[in-house]
Amino acid sequence: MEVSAWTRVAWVVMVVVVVIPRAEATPRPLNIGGIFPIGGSDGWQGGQACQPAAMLAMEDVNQRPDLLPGYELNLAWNDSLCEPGLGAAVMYDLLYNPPTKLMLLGGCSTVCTTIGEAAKMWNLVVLSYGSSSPALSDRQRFPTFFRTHPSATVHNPTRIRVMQKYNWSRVAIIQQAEEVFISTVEDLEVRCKDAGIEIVTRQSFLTDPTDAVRNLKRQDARIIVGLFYVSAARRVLCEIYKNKLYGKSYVWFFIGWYEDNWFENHLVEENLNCTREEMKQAAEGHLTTEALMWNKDNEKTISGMTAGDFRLRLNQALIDRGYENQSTPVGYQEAPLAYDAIWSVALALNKTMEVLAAVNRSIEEFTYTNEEIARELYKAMNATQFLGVSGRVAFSTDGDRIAWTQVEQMIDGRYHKLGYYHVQTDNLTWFNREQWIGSKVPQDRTIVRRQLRTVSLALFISMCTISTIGAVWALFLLGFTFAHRHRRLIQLSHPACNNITLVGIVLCLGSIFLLGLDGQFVSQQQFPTVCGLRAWCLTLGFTLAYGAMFSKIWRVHRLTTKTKMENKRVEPWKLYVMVGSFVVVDVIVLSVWQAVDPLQRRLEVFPLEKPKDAVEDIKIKPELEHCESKHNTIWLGLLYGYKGLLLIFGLFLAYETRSIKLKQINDSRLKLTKHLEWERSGTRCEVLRCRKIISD
Ligand code: ABU
Repeated sequence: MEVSAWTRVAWVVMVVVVVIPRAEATPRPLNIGGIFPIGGSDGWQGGQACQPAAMLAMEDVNQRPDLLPGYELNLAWNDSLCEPGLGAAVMYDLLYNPPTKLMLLGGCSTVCTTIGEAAKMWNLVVLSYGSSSPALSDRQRFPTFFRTHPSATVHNPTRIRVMQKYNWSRVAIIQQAEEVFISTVEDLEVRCKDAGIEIVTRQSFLTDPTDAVRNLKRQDARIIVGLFYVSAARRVLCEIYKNKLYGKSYVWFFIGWYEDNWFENHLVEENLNCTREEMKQAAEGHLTTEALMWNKDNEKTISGMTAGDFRLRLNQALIDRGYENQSTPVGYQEAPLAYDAIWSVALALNKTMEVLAAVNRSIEEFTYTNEEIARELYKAMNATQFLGVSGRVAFSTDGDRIAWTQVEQMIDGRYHKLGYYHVQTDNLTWFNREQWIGSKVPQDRTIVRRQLRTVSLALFISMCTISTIGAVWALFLLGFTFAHRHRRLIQLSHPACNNITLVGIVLCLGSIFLLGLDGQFVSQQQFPTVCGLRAWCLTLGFTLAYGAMFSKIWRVHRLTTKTKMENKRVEPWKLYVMVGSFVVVDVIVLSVWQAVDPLQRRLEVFPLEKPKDAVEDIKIKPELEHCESKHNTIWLGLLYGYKGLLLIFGLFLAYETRSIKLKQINDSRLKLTKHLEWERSGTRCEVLRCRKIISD
């Protein structure tokens, strides 16, 4: 009996001293689910580096005695290939297979859009380490979504700031047709508009960017923002090379989270028609913007590590997974976000446990229908703040991360930091390390130089000289006629009509001078006056010159066609009235024209031309000045119609009197020899009759 009593005591002691502490030391699992994009070829395969980083965080969190005491965080995960359908399948798999998951971790935007929208049905908080889509900031659509990855909209103020720095106010956009990029571009458009930056074109493509890139060239795009996943970026870059959209005249803004040598990887697997050298050439000089994902200060973070310590551990973890011979795997840049995401989950769970403990409840009571604990989890995540390896982790009301952005440029095939930008403080730290091909900041457009096409000076001078000679000759003839006005020969030529013709000719010759007066001699303001003068001068000049000749032909016709009985006498004043009435018609038409619809300066613009000797990136826009009214055709039709009729009638009279030779109107004759013949013979009856009439 005594032995058995001692035995019982020994058992009790053993249970109290050994078994009970052991049982307490075995932590109970807290399960979360993870979806990592690792395989696949489209989208973002950032799980390659983010999953090892998350596992490092799991180790660190579980080693912290003050975090989740009595519990161990478990991560059940699977690969989504960055495909939304597969991502949803992985999520259902995680949710419908025990144990119950308290939260979900998500990777790329396309997958997170699916799971983020569905997760609310299971009262699950989703935390993403690798989705940048601005669409995910919609709290109505994604009420339980958080992310350590900053929204892609953080790039936009940075892009605008850089554009403003270089005075680029005309940009183009090319994007892959994915919600992540569409929503980023929508935000960029609004910001560009606010900043007074014109978006010259927005091109979008699903898989093949050939046409989109060609269109950029057609639109003379120079500063181009490109938004796509990395494999699409390689296709675009190859098209950039083929279309020669690179070099000193172009600046491309790409997303900064691609791997460092993204432009020379997977060229063969992706069937790209460009060599590494060509891709490198096309990529040279492009800019990237990216949110800072690595804590840039070398301070100790929540895990006790600096970002540098984390890098060393991550590198080792990647080497252990066989990445040593390759360049950094996809998602290396985002790895701190995955590490900090696990810490955020742990801190939020820890806080929720404390809150629940205060009301004697446990986090283990969580089920997918338990809204109360879900609310506590949401609140705890919302309030989470700590210094992580990615920087200060805090979530905005939209569940977004607030971060600095950095700008880099590819110089000699490697990325160089140009500066940092913080949107809230509008703080741009710039290192002035940028390098431009040709040592000149590229222009945002082809400089178009307007060039007024003017009359060649030599032609103008020679035409004016000829006109002046003509005018001087006309004036000489006027003087001659006046000086010899008493001579019979002159009298018989009807000098008054000749003088009017000469005045008309002087006016017509003067209009040649006016027609040559263009933008090189007169200002835009004076040009309409010159237009008016041209019209008046030429119209009246023609009317006087032709009208006087017409009156003479009409007189000849009248003299030769009337019968004896009719009065053949044509009073000289009738000729003046005839010419005068032509002039009056002109004056009426010209005055109404000028008053109602005056001639104005109109510029005709010709297609752009390449200057022959230009070193600069310029094009010539030829312009030509015209005089035009609103209803130009009506006015010209009126004048041409009326003068045309006069010309036709004049032709008719001339034809009718073609063989008439009159002594009294001696210039009706064709040749002087003929005149002499008639003088000698004096036999023609018409001549005698006419002489009589004239002498009457
Ligand atoms: N930094 C990677 C973002 C990937 C994504 O938004 O899908």
